[in-house]
Amino acid sequence: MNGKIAWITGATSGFGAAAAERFLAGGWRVIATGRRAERLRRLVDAHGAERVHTAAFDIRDEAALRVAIDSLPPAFAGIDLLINNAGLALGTAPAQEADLAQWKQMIDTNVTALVTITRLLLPTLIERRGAIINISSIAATYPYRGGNVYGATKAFVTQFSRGLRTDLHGTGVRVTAVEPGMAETEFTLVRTGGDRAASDQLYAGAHPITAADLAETLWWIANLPPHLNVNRFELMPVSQSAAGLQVYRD
Ligand code: NDP
Ligand code: 8X3
Repeated sequence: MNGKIAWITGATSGFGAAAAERFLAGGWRVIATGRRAERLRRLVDAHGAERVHTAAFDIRDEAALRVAIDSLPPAFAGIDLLINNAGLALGTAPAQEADLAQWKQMIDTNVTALVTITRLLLPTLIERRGAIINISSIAATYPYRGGNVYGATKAFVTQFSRGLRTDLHGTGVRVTAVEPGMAETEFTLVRTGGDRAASDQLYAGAHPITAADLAETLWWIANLPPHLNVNRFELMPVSQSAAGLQVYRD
């Protein structure tokens, strides 16, 4: 055990759950958060309360977040790494048909909650000369139909990461934006409101990124020598590439 502590948001599924397993396997202790308490409980059952501390709450609820921070057991109080992973896409409708409530939920989760937890944990991270890894997306760079607000939230995440890095100059705190492409997790189930067939169809034959692939990438970034900072890391499956511009003609 190396005694380091990672707070991983969205640790109940996909990238976050795989990252929790990877960092625990590597000897770190993990603070795992998400809304689904039962999944968090299973993590504690598997690894023990000395190695995993969990808190089940909605990351958009600032009061609940503050309670989670204030009630960290002393053994988990010194956070070395914050992985801002909790997030979601909702819907694929073009902007002119999109559901405004879904847009607001994406902004509240992917942007507002992310900056809130970051701001609240910055003093600890600075004290520990720690690191922040923000999970952005290729959607931050490459627009696609129906990606409107989701892509915009991820562009915010990437640019916020650059800004944090600038402000934290000289503190020793490392900041990285990770921008994955197509990855098979519960992401598409959530985006489609639980359409399993649509999710399976999207990933079929595409050999997408797996949650374990991404967890390994996070592990590599977090364990580089402390004088190195990965600023931005874009990762796609070989099967995915950018398409061109479109032209509409009368
Ligand atoms: P999953 O749906 O499998 O996991 C999303 C995680 O976010 C869950 O643990 C979920 O926990 C948590 N979460 C969502 N909303 C909230 C909330 N309001 N409060 C607390 N936790 C929340 O998807 P992924 O693992 O794929 O997604 C993880 C991150 O990766 C997201 O930020 C996503 O945008 C990004 N990403 C995903 C890609 C993909 O293709 N899969 C590619 C690029 C980026 P719970 O529901 O228990 O609250
Ligand atoms: C998830 C990847 O391409 O579905 O961020 O937006 S994509």
